[in-house]
Amino acid sequence: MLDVSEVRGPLQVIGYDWHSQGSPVEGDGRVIDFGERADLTLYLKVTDRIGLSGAVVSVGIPGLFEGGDLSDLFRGASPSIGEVLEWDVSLHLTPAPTREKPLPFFRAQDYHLEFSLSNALGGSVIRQVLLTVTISPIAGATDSSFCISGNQDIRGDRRLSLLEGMDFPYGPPAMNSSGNGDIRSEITDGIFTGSEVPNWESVSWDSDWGPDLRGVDIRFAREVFVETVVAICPTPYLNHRADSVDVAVSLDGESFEKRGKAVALWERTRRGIQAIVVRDVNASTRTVRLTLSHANQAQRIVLSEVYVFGR
Ligand SMILES: [Ca+2]
Repeated sequence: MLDVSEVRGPLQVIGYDWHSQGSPVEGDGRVIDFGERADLTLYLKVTDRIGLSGAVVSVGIPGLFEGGDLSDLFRGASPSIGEVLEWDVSLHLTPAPTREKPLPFFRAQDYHLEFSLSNALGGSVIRQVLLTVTISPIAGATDSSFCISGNQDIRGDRRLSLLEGMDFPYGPPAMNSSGNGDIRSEITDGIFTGSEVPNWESVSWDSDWGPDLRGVDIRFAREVFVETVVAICPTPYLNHRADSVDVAVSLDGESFEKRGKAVALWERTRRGIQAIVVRDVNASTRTVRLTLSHANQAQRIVLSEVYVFGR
């Protein structure tokens, strides 16, 4: 049972079951990998009169929520005080980076998994922290992993500037009119550098409303060993986005071999920034090719930043 002594509001989470992977830690927390799916059953108790009209329930971590209309949970019935509802919810835990809380590249980071109820009482929002999820380091916690693309928002002692150049196998992207620098610096200058708006600090390709491929070749000054690649893709509008990233490697710059496995993404029905993480690349290479694509009915592919981790 959760401690609800501090919780106000007409609907409280009195307990939950966590069905998915993730190692329990002391207290109520879980340690998970970035992108791992959390399957939860929440037990919601009605503790006061509650208005269903316009009320929304959600669960998630900041920037990433799943939820829906409260009236759907009651399936058309009127809430009665004391009643307990079960709500099954699942979400891929892929927190979005913020200026205050960068992605956990080299060290684990804690996120509060929260329940929230909004508009049940004339526009108010009630939040309740359910548990702490600790996301393991994306780039590896060992001292032998570095950010070899040299992105400016990575700590100096974990950053190696091994970049030699960039090529664009499907044609060069356009710079955002609000951005600074050139294409290469825009892709490696950090997510919030400049205007602090990742949507603007990005490059993008027109994709003609089709499922076309776009991408970038990142050339290194020497042979490198690549472990993980992360692409940061903002969705400023629902038809400006990326839905998948493939990684391929090449020692000669001509023949490429696809490597790695992308973690699952949240479904793309909202705006925001997302990190597309490709793990287990584990290859020696001189060139890393990122190929980006989106589902049909989108118009532009947007890329704010590419991080390559390895040694
Ligand atoms: Ca950028």
